[in-house]
Amino acid sequence: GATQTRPQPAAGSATTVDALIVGAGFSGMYQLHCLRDRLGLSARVLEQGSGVGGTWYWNRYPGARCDSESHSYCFTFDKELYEEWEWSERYPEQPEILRYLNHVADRLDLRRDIQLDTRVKAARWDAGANRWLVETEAGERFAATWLITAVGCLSSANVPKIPGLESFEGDWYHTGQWPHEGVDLTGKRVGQIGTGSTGIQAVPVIAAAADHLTVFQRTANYSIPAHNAPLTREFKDYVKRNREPLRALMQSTPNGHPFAIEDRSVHDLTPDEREAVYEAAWEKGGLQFRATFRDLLVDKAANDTAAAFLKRKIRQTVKDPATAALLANIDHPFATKRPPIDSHYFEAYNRPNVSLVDVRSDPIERITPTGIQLRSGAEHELDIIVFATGFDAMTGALLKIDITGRDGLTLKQAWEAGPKTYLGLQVAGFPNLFTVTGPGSPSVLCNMPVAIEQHVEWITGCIAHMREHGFARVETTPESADRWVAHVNDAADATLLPMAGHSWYLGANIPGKPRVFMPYAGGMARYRRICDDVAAHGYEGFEFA
Ligand code: FAD
Ligand code: N01
Repeated sequence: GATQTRPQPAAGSATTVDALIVGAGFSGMYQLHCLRDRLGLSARVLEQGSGVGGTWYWNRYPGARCDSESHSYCFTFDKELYEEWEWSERYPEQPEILRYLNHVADRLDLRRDIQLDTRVKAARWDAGANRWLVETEAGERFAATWLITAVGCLSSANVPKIPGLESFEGDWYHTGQWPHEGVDLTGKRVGQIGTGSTGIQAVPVIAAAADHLTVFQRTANYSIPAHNAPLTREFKDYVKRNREPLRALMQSTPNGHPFAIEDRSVHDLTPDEREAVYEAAWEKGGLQFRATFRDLLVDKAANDTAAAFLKRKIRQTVKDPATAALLANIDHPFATKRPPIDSHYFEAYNRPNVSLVDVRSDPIERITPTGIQLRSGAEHELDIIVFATGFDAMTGALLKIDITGRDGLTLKQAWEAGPKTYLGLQVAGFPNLFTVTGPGSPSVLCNMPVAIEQHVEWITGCIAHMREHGFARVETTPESADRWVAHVNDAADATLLPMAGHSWYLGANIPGKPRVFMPYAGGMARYRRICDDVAAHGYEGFEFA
């Protein structure tokens, strides 16, 4: 069959370790620390990049920074690690986050077990020997009892297949593969496709450097000002003194952020009172805007009030009425796509060197040697095209690895109709394979370091359990996965999230990708309780041998 003809890693000269981890971002590095330093396993991380950091190694586009607040966008499991690092800003830039992750690698002495420049190409379960056989792009082979993917939800860049790209005589870049030496935009006519979180961060910074910036917008987006600022000495000290309560707070909320969602309904307040709440949240800036009311993501009428407020802000900010109308013509409820936060995004459209092109009404037809041509025939001449077009999210990086489980079943086959996991952590038919932040986990709907610490600790606990009981193998069952997928769907359907029909949460940004709501929308705190219960009941839904 088809599975016989694919490259099959052979056992011959394999390097053998207890656990092999793929990816050296937050997830892979913490997983290495837990397995090696807490359980005493031999473990190796394979990372395709030439450095650690994952997302923050790759995403070096102008304006790249986090939108989780810095004191929450880091590991909290270790007191010293938390207290010794000082963030400079509320939302630090990519270089600072990358420095932090390099510091983590040094501090936990991780580098000696991380092999860089090593892309995992294929992995096959060898049932006879109860191990995974893994092959890298360069042909190196590894054998491991446990295989843990920490490949990232947003690590597989999506460059849309627009005809003519190969003929373009200028330069083009995807934001997630930005050149390390930077790109000189001086005097250049830049075209940017995409107005998601990435595009919205990039616009003001590119606009300030380029001769002209043309933004090609297909779907207008909400955005909340970040009001980024240096952290005061007082706040830094507060953070240092409060790791434990902050950690407890983050672990108690549905989204893993260090602030609670207000326990009030939009409908409890008069329109004037509501306006005052939104105005204050706007002034404060950041993702807390979403936490102003408990019903914004579950009640369309409630959501409409926030949406109306945010659209009005756009019209007030952007001076040209036609441009303002296009930017405010948003077709989905607020926060049903990940809500960007920005530093002067809408203001950038008031610059004389920035123009907006609506490619919803007049789509991109092709890329020519000199620019972008629309269906109407209109052509925009460009020296540089920036693809801020996102990622093949949640499943992209996993499916790029040729993974073959028990009885020749490939992951591609298992997920033909969309990803199926139990808890986002295991796939039926794939023994001893764990997927950190896998589809079906809360991950991307959460402040991710909080989700990542939980996943990694749970996997570590499961492996410890196996060793205590002398189990060689753990595998979830198809029934458990079916039940979990149904629960993931129910959790999404209990919210407005599926209303953004074109979101990457649904796989809708990638042509041909099955439309399945991938992340678990039931909340991180609830997910943690479910996982803890599963473990407490002898890992219900998993079978050991
Ligand atoms: P990643 O950081 O993506 O690391 C995965 C690694 O696996 C990559 O280095 C990749 O090269 C490697 N890899 C993949 N496939 C292979 C293979 N086959 N072989 C070898 N190596 C492989 N989240 C938040 O919570 N807050 C934020 O503010 C935030 N900001 C973000 C900003 C941007 C621009 C992006 C793109 C994402 C942001 N995220 C944010 C999400 C972010 O991805 C996570 O917070 C976090 O960094 C994920 O860590 P990870 O280790 O799970 O995955
Ligand atoms: O990607 P996206 P992203 N023609 O998929 C457009 C995290 N993140 O990189 O909506 C024209 O959100 C597409 O249009 P449409 C965060 O989780 C976090 O911005 O498909 N346009 C959309 O406008 C985020 O959600 C941070 O109609 C095309 C854009 O490209 C995730 O990463 C910062 C097109 C893609 O938006 C991904 O964000 C950055 C085409 N053919 C990222 N194809 C922070 O936390 C795509 N588009 C700060």
